[in-house]
Amino acid sequence: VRRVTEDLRSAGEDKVPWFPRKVSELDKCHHLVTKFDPDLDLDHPGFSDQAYRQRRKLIAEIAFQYKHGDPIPRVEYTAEEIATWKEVYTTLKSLYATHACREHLEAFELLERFSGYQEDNIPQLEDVSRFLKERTGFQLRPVAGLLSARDFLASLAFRVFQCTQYIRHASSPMHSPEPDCCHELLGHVPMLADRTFAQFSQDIGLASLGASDEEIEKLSTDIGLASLGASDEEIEKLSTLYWFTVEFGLCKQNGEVKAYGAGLLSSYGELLFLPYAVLRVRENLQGELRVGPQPGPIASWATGLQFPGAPEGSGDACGLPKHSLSEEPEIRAFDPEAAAVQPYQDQTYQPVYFVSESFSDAKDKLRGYASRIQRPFSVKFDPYTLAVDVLDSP
Ligand code: HBI
Ligand code: FE
Repeated sequence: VRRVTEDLRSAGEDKVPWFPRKVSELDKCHHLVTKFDPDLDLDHPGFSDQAYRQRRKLIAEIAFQYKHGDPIPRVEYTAEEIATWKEVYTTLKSLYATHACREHLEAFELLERFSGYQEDNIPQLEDVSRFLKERTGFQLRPVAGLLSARDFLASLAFRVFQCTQYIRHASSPMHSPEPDCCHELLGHVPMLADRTFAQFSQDIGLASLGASDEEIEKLSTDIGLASLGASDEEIEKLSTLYWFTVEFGLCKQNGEVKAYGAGLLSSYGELLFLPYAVLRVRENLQGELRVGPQPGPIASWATGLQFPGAPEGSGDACGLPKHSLSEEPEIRAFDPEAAAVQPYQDQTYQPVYFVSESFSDAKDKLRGYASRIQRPFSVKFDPYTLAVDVLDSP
Protein backbone atom coordinates (compact mmCIF):
# COMPACT_ATOMS: atom_id res chain seq x y z
CA VAL A 1 0.00 0.00 0.00
CA ARG A 2 2.81 2.33 0.85
CA ARG A 3 4.36 1.91 -2.58
CA VAL A 4 1.07 2.74 -4.29
CA THR A 5 0.76 5.75 -2.09
CA GLU A 6 4.19 6.91 -3.08
CA ASP A 7 3.48 6.29 -6.76
CA LEU A 8 0.42 8.43 -6.49
CA ARG A 9 2.26 11.05 -4.53
CA SER A 10 5.16 11.27 -6.94
CA ALA A 11 2.88 11.10 -9.93
CA GLY A 12 0.90 13.89 -8.29
CA GLU A 13 -0.58 15.93 -11.05
CA ASP A 14 -0.60 13.00 -13.54
CA LYS A 15 -3.30 11.31 -11.53
CA VAL A 16 -5.84 14.05 -12.02
CA PRO A 17 -7.81 14.54 -15.22
CA TRP A 18 -6.41 16.55 -18.06
CA PHE A 19 -6.72 20.28 -17.69
CA PRO A 20 -5.45 23.12 -19.87
CA ARG A 21 -1.96 24.37 -19.03
CA LYS A 22 -1.86 27.21 -21.54
CA VAL A 23 -4.44 29.50 -23.02
CA SER A 24 -4.38 27.91 -26.50
CA GLU A 25 -5.46 24.61 -24.94
CA LEU A 26 -8.84 26.19 -24.27
CA ASP A 27 -9.55 25.12 -27.86
CA LYS A 28 -10.21 21.73 -26.27
CA CYS A 29 -12.57 23.12 -23.61
CA HIS A 30 -15.70 23.03 -25.72
CA HIS A 31 -18.03 20.56 -24.06
CA LEU A 32 -21.58 21.83 -24.30
CA VAL A 33 -24.47 21.00 -22.00
CA THR A 34 -27.68 20.57 -23.98
CA LYS A 35 -30.11 21.25 -21.12
CA PHE A 36 -31.52 24.45 -22.65
CA ASP A 37 -30.74 23.85 -26.33
CA PRO A 38 -33.51 25.18 -28.63
CA ASP A 39 -33.32 21.97 -30.71
CA LEU A 40 -33.92 19.71 -27.71
CA ASP A 41 -35.73 21.68 -25.00
CA LEU A 42 -39.47 21.74 -25.70
CA ASP A 43 -39.94 24.75 -23.45
CA HIS A 44 -37.36 26.85 -25.28
CA PRO A 45 -39.09 29.93 -26.81
CA GLY A 46 -37.39 29.11 -30.14
CA PHE A 47 -38.18 25.38 -30.17
CA SER A 48 -40.82 25.53 -32.90
CA ASP A 49 -39.16 28.29 -34.90
CA GLN A 50 -37.12 26.63 -37.66
CA ALA A 51 -35.68 29.94 -38.89
CA TYR A 52 -34.39 30.73 -35.40
CA ARG A 53 -32.83 27.30 -35.05
CA GLN A 54 -31.10 27.69 -38.41
CA ARG A 55 -29.76 31.06 -37.40
CA ARG A 56 -28.44 29.57 -34.19
CA LYS A 57 -26.62 26.88 -36.15
CA LEU A 58 -24.97 29.49 -38.35
CA ILE A 59 -23.71 31.49 -35.37
CA ALA A 60 -22.68 28.31 -33.52
CA GLU A 61 -20.44 27.44 -36.47
CA ILE A 62 -18.26 30.48 -35.67
CA ALA A 63 -17.64 29.08 -32.19
CA PHE A 64 -16.95 25.55 -33.48
CA GLN A 65 -14.35 26.84 -35.98
CA TYR A 66 -12.72 29.28 -33.58
CA LYS A 67 -9.10 28.80 -32.50
CA HIS A 68 -7.33 30.78 -29.81
CA GLY A 69 -5.68 33.84 -31.31
CA ASP A 70 -8.13 34.26 -34.19
CA PRO A 71 -9.97 37.55 -34.32
CA ILE A 72 -13.59 36.81 -33.40
CA PRO A 73 -15.60 36.90 -36.65
CA ARG A 74 -18.24 39.60 -36.77
CA VAL A 75 -21.91 38.76 -37.05
CA GLU A 76 -24.22 40.89 -39.11
CA TYR A 77 -27.29 40.92 -36.91
CA THR A 78 -30.75 41.09 -38.49
CA ALA A 79 -33.26 43.89 -37.90
CA GLU A 80 -35.31 41.52 -35.74
CA GLU A 81 -32.29 40.63 -33.59
CA ILE A 82 -31.42 44.30 -33.15
CA ALA A 83 -35.03 45.05 -32.13
CA THR A 84 -34.78 42.37 -29.42
CA TRP A 85 -31.49 43.82 -28.24
CA LYS A 86 -33.02 47.31 -28.14
CA GLU A 87 -35.88 46.20 -25.95
CA VAL A 88 -33.60 44.41 -23.52
CA TYR A 89 -31.02 47.19 -23.51
CA THR A 90 -33.41 50.06 -22.84
CA THR A 91 -35.44 48.27 -20.17
CA LEU A 92 -32.43 47.08 -18.23
CA LYS A 93 -30.52 50.31 -18.59
CA SER A 94 -33.40 52.18 -16.96
CA LEU A 95 -32.69 50.25 -13.75
CA TYR A 96 -28.91 50.34 -13.67
CA ALA A 97 -28.48 53.83 -12.17
CA THR A 98 -30.40 52.78 -9.05
CA HIS A 99 -29.72 49.04 -8.87
CA ALA A 100 -26.28 48.29 -10.31
CA CYS A 101 -23.01 48.54 -8.40
CA ARG A 102 -20.58 51.38 -9.08
CA GLU A 103 -18.12 49.20 -11.01
CA HIS A 104 -20.82 48.10 -13.43
CA LEU A 105 -22.00 51.68 -14.05
CA GLU A 106 -18.50 52.97 -14.69
CA ALA A 107 -17.61 50.26 -17.18
CA PHE A 108 -20.98 50.53 -18.90
CA GLU A 109 -20.34 54.17 -19.66
CA LEU A 110 -16.98 53.33 -21.22
CA LEU A 111 -18.49 50.52 -23.25
CA GLU A 112 -21.07 52.96 -24.63
CA ARG A 113 -18.33 55.40 -25.55
CA PHE A 114 -15.78 53.02 -27.00
CA SER A 115 -17.16 49.58 -27.75
CA GLY A 116 -20.42 49.92 -29.63
CA TYR A 117 -22.85 49.60 -26.73
CA GLN A 118 -25.95 51.36 -28.08
CA GLU A 119 -29.61 50.56 -28.18
CA ASP A 120 -29.51 50.15 -31.97
CA ASN A 121 -26.32 48.13 -32.13
CA ILE A 122 -25.39 44.72 -30.82
CA PRO A 123 -21.73 45.05 -29.86
CA GLN A 124 -19.27 42.79 -31.68
CA LEU A 125 -17.38 40.35 -29.47
CA GLU A 126 -14.05 41.27 -31.05
CA ASP A 127 -14.46 44.93 -30.06
CA VAL A 128 -15.59 44.05 -26.55
CA SER A 129 -12.72 41.61 -26.15
CA ARG A 130 -10.21 44.32 -27.07
CA PHE A 131 -11.76 46.63 -24.50
CA LEU A 132 -11.52 44.03 -21.75
CA LYS A 133 -7.93 43.11 -22.65
CA GLU A 134 -6.94 46.70 -22.09
CA ARG A 135 -8.78 46.97 -18.80
CA THR A 136 -8.04 43.70 -17.01
CA GLY A 137 -6.44 41.32 -19.48
CA PHE A 138 -9.68 39.35 -19.79
CA GLN A 139 -10.57 38.27 -23.30
CA LEU A 140 -13.61 36.71 -24.90
CA ARG A 141 -13.87 33.64 -27.03
CA PRO A 142 -17.06 32.66 -28.81
CA VAL A 143 -19.01 29.67 -27.50
CA ALA A 144 -22.06 27.98 -29.00
CA GLY A 145 -24.13 27.67 -25.83
CA LEU A 146 -24.07 26.52 -22.23
CA LEU A 147 -20.67 24.99 -21.53
CA SER A 148 -19.84 22.29 -18.98
CA ALA A 149 -18.96 23.80 -15.63
CA ARG A 150 -15.48 22.26 -15.80
CA ASP A 151 -14.63 23.83 -19.15
CA PHE A 152 -16.25 27.12 -18.29
CA LEU A 153 -14.37 27.46 -15.00
CA ALA A 154 -11.07 26.33 -16.57
CA SER A 155 -11.30 29.20 -19.05
CA LEU A 156 -11.68 31.72 -16.25
CA ALA A 157 -8.32 30.51 -14.89
CA PHE A 158 -6.73 32.02 -18.03
CA ARG A 159 -8.79 35.20 -17.93
CA VAL A 160 -10.85 33.98 -20.83
CA PHE A 161 -14.61 34.39 -20.77
CA GLN A 162 -16.48 32.01 -23.06
CA CYS A 163 -19.15 34.24 -24.53
CA THR A 164 -22.27 33.38 -26.51
CA GLN A 165 -22.79 35.39 -29.68
CA TYR A 166 -26.42 34.61 -30.55
CA ILE A 167 -29.42 36.45 -29.15
CA ARG A 168 -32.52 35.11 -27.39
CA HIS A 169 -35.74 34.45 -29.29
CA ALA A 170 -37.73 37.56 -30.31
CA SER A 171 -40.89 36.25 -28.63
CA SER A 172 -39.36 36.54 -25.17
CA PRO A 173 -37.09 39.56 -24.92
CA MET A 174 -37.13 39.67 -21.13
CA HIS A 175 -36.26 36.08 -20.44
CA SER A 176 -33.89 33.47 -21.80
CA PRO A 177 -33.43 29.99 -20.39
CA GLU A 178 -29.79 29.89 -21.54
CA PRO A 179 -27.03 32.47 -21.65
CA ASP A 180 -27.20 34.73 -24.72
CA CYS A 181 -25.32 37.86 -25.80
CA CYS A 182 -27.66 40.12 -23.80
CA HIS A 183 -26.79 38.27 -20.62
CA GLU A 184 -23.06 38.22 -21.37
CA LEU A 185 -22.66 41.74 -22.72
CA LEU A 186 -24.94 43.56 -20.28
CA GLY A 187 -24.39 41.40 -17.21
CA HIS A 188 -20.90 39.89 -17.31
CA VAL A 189 -18.73 42.11 -19.48
CA PRO A 190 -18.97 45.37 -17.47
CA MET A 191 -18.00 43.48 -14.30
CA LEU A 192 -15.01 41.81 -15.97
CA ALA A 193 -13.64 45.30 -16.65
CA ASP A 194 -13.05 45.73 -12.92
CA ARG A 195 -9.63 44.64 -11.65
CA THR A 196 -10.72 43.15 -8.36
CA PHE A 197 -13.71 41.36 -9.83
CA ALA A 198 -11.51 40.03 -12.64
CA GLN A 199 -9.12 38.59 -10.07
CA PHE A 200 -12.03 37.08 -8.15
CA SER A 201 -13.30 35.37 -11.32
CA GLN A 202 -9.86 34.06 -12.22
CA ASP A 203 -9.40 32.71 -8.69
CA ILE A 204 -12.56 30.60 -8.99
CA GLY A 205 -11.18 29.28 -12.27
CA LEU A 206 -7.76 28.45 -10.83
CA ALA A 207 -9.37 26.63 -7.92
CA SER A 208 -11.20 24.37 -10.37
CA LEU A 209 -8.17 23.12 -12.34
CA GLY A 210 -7.42 19.45 -12.00
CA ALA A 211 -10.57 18.43 -10.19
CA SER A 212 -10.20 14.67 -10.09
CA ASP A 213 -12.77 12.17 -11.28
CA GLU A 214 -14.61 9.79 -8.96
CA GLU A 215 -12.30 6.91 -9.79
CA ILE A 216 -9.28 8.66 -8.42
CA GLU A 217 -11.29 10.03 -5.57
CA LYS A 218 -12.28 6.52 -4.53
CA LEU A 219 -8.78 5.16 -4.99
CA SER A 220 -7.26 7.85 -2.89
CA THR A 221 -9.79 7.24 -0.12
CA ASP A 222 -9.17 3.47 -0.31
CA ILE A 223 -5.50 3.87 0.29
CA GLY A 224 -6.04 6.44 2.96
CA LEU A 225 -4.84 9.51 1.14
CA ALA A 226 -6.52 12.80 1.57
CA SER A 227 -8.51 13.85 -1.47
CA LEU A 228 -6.35 14.07 -4.57
CA GLY A 229 -7.25 17.31 -6.23
CA ALA A 230 -10.62 18.95 -6.28
CA SER A 231 -13.24 16.32 -7.10
CA ASP A 232 -16.32 16.52 -9.29
CA GLU A 233 -18.08 17.41 -6.09
CA GLU A 234 -15.64 20.28 -5.67
CA ILE A 235 -16.43 21.45 -9.21
CA GLU A 236 -20.09 21.40 -8.26
CA LYS A 237 -19.36 23.50 -5.19
CA LEU A 238 -17.29 25.99 -7.16
CA SER A 239 -20.08 26.32 -9.74
CA THR A 240 -22.54 26.96 -6.96
CA LEU A 241 -20.21 29.55 -5.51
CA TYR A 242 -19.98 31.09 -8.95
CA TRP A 243 -23.76 31.13 -9.12
CA PHE A 244 -24.23 33.06 -5.88
CA THR A 245 -21.49 35.58 -6.66
CA VAL A 246 -20.78 36.13 -10.34
CA GLU A 247 -24.40 35.41 -11.34
CA PHE A 248 -26.52 36.60 -8.40
CA GLY A 249 -24.18 38.44 -6.06
CA LEU A 250 -25.06 41.58 -4.12
CA CYS A 251 -22.69 44.01 -2.48
CA LYS A 252 -22.88 46.88 -0.05
CA GLN A 253 -21.99 50.31 -1.37
CA ASN A 254 -22.45 53.52 0.60
CA GLY A 255 -25.00 51.92 2.86
CA GLU A 256 -27.05 50.55 -0.01
CA VAL A 257 -27.38 47.07 -1.44
CA LYS A 258 -26.41 46.91 -5.12
CA ALA A 259 -26.34 44.15 -7.70
CA TYR A 260 -23.14 42.88 -9.25
CA GLY A 261 -24.29 39.44 -10.40
CA ALA A 262 -24.79 39.11 -14.15
CA GLY A 263 -27.95 37.04 -13.76
CA LEU A 264 -29.50 39.90 -11.81
CA LEU A 265 -28.13 42.61 -14.07
CA SER A 266 -29.65 40.92 -17.10
CA SER A 267 -33.06 40.14 -15.59
CA TYR A 268 -35.45 43.06 -15.39
CA GLY A 269 -37.95 41.34 -13.12
CA GLU A 270 -35.44 40.05 -10.62
CA LEU A 271 -33.46 43.29 -10.55
CA LEU A 272 -36.64 45.26 -9.94
CA PHE A 273 -37.49 42.91 -7.14
CA LEU A 274 -34.22 43.47 -5.32
CA PRO A 275 -35.21 46.53 -3.20
CA TYR A 276 -38.23 44.63 -1.89
CA ALA A 277 -36.06 41.74 -0.90
CA VAL A 278 -33.72 44.09 0.91
CA LEU A 279 -36.56 45.91 2.64
CA ARG A 280 -37.95 42.66 3.96
CA VAL A 281 -34.71 41.38 5.38
CA ARG A 282 -32.96 44.58 6.33
CA GLU A 283 -33.17 43.83 10.01
CA ASN A 284 -31.12 40.65 9.54
CA LEU A 285 -28.19 42.49 8.06
CA GLN A 286 -25.42 44.20 9.91
CA GLY A 287 -25.36 47.97 9.79
CA GLU A 288 -27.86 50.44 8.46
CA LEU A 289 -28.83 49.61 4.90
CA ARG A 290 -30.90 51.65 2.55
CA VAL A 291 -32.38 50.65 -0.77
CA GLY A 292 -32.02 52.82 -3.83
CA PRO A 293 -35.42 53.64 -5.30
CA GLN A 294 -38.61 53.94 -3.24
CA PRO A 295 -40.48 50.75 -4.01
CA GLY A 296 -43.69 51.23 -5.95
CA PRO A 297 -45.99 48.66 -7.51
CA ILE A 298 -44.27 46.26 -9.89
CA ALA A 299 -45.85 46.02 -13.34
CA SER A 300 -47.61 42.71 -13.68
CA TRP A 301 -45.71 41.79 -16.84
CA ALA A 302 -42.47 41.98 -14.92
CA THR A 303 -43.67 39.41 -12.42
CA GLY A 304 -45.94 37.01 -14.23
CA LEU A 305 -44.55 37.06 -17.73
CA GLN A 306 -40.94 37.02 -16.73
CA PHE A 307 -41.05 33.41 -15.76
CA PRO A 308 -43.50 31.47 -17.88
CA GLY A 309 -43.40 28.57 -15.42
CA ALA A 310 -44.62 30.65 -12.48
CA PRO A 311 -48.14 29.84 -11.26
CA GLU A 312 -50.94 32.09 -12.51
CA GLY A 313 -51.49 35.16 -10.36
CA SER A 314 -48.51 34.51 -8.15
CA GLY A 315 -47.64 37.71 -6.39
CA ASP A 316 -48.96 39.57 -3.40
CA ALA A 317 -51.02 42.77 -3.02
CA CYS A 318 -48.50 45.11 -4.60
CA GLY A 319 -47.64 42.62 -7.31
CA LEU A 320 -44.60 41.11 -5.68
CA PRO A 321 -43.68 37.76 -7.08
CA LYS A 322 -43.69 34.96 -4.57
CA HIS A 323 -40.71 32.71 -4.49
CA SER A 324 -41.08 29.14 -5.53
CA LEU A 325 -39.24 27.57 -2.63
CA SER A 326 -39.78 29.97 0.23
CA GLU A 327 -42.28 32.77 0.67
CA GLU A 328 -39.57 35.31 1.25
CA PRO A 329 -36.09 35.52 -0.10
CA GLU A 330 -33.23 35.50 2.34
CA ILE A 331 -30.25 37.79 2.18
CA ARG A 332 -27.16 36.57 3.98
CA ALA A 333 -23.67 37.84 4.49
CA PHE A 334 -21.34 36.29 1.91
CA ASP A 335 -19.60 33.20 3.17
CA PRO A 336 -18.00 30.92 0.55
CA GLU A 337 -18.45 27.74 2.63
CA ALA A 338 -22.19 28.38 2.88
CA ALA A 339 -22.66 29.66 -0.67
CA ALA A 340 -20.88 26.62 -2.14
CA VAL A 341 -23.53 24.22 -0.82
CA GLN A 342 -26.65 26.38 -1.03
CA PRO A 343 -29.31 24.90 -3.34
CA TYR A 344 -30.09 27.25 -6.19
CA GLN A 345 -32.83 28.02 -8.69
CA ASP A 346 -32.30 28.25 -12.41
CA GLN A 347 -35.99 28.53 -13.30
CA THR A 348 -37.22 31.40 -11.15
CA TYR A 349 -36.00 34.08 -8.75
CA GLN A 350 -33.41 33.08 -6.18
CA PRO A 351 -34.60 32.11 -2.72
CA VAL A 352 -31.30 33.26 -1.23
CA TYR A 353 -28.87 36.03 -2.03
CA PHE A 354 -25.43 36.62 -0.57
CA VAL A 355 -24.25 40.15 0.04
CA SER A 356 -20.52 40.98 0.13
CA GLU A 357 -18.95 43.84 2.05
CA SER A 358 -16.85 44.68 -1.02
CA PHE A 359 -15.18 42.88 -3.92
CA SER A 360 -11.86 42.73 -2.18
CA ASP A 361 -13.51 41.24 0.88
CA ALA A 362 -15.22 38.65 -1.35
CA LYS A 363 -11.91 37.95 -3.07
CA ASP A 364 -10.08 37.41 0.23
CA LYS A 365 -12.79 35.10 1.53
CA LEU A 366 -12.71 33.11 -1.71
CA ARG A 367 -8.92 32.77 -1.54
CA GLY A 368 -9.29 31.38 1.96
CA TYR A 369 -11.86 28.90 0.72
CA ALA A 370 -9.73 27.85 -2.27
CA SER A 371 -6.66 27.34 -0.09
CA ARG A 372 -8.59 24.80 1.96
CA ILE A 373 -9.35 22.66 -1.11
CA GLN A 374 -7.00 19.67 -0.90
CA ARG A 375 -4.84 19.25 -3.99
CA PRO A 376 -1.60 17.36 -4.57
CA PHE A 377 -0.19 20.38 -6.39
CA SER A 378 -0.71 24.09 -6.58
CA VAL A 379 -1.20 26.21 -9.66
CA LYS A 380 0.15 29.60 -10.48
CA PHE A 381 -0.83 31.73 -13.44
CA ASP A 382 2.00 33.30 -15.41
CA PRO A 383 0.64 36.53 -16.91
CA TYR A 384 3.54 36.83 -19.38
CA THR A 385 2.89 33.52 -21.11
CA LEU A 386 -0.79 33.08 -20.17
CA ALA A 387 0.15 29.66 -18.91
CA VAL A 388 -0.45 27.85 -15.64
CA ASP A 389 2.60 26.60 -13.77
CA VAL A 390 1.92 23.46 -11.79
CA LEU A 391 3.93 23.22 -8.62
CA ASP A 392 4.16 20.22 -6.37
CA SER A 393 3.03 21.01 -2.87
CA PRO A 394 5.81 20.73 -0.30
N1 HBI B 1 -21.56 28.34 -20.13
N2 HBI B 1 -21.63 29.63 -22.06
C1 HBI B 1 -21.72 29.55 -20.72
N3 HBI B 1 -21.98 30.66 -19.99
C2 HBI B 1 -22.05 30.61 -18.64
O1 HBI B 1 -22.28 31.67 -18.00
C3 HBI B 1 -21.89 29.37 -17.99
C4 HBI B 1 -21.64 28.24 -18.78
N4 HBI B 1 -21.49 27.05 -18.19
C5 HBI B 1 -21.54 26.89 -16.75
C6 HBI B 1 -21.80 28.13 -16.02
N5 HBI B 1 -21.95 29.26 -16.64
C7 HBI B 1 -21.96 28.25 -14.54
O2 HBI B 1 -23.29 28.02 -14.21
C8 HBI B 1 -21.13 27.40 -13.64
O3 HBI B 1 -21.51 26.06 -13.77
C9 HBI B 1 -19.68 27.59 -13.77
FE1 FE C 1 -23.70 33.96 -16.82
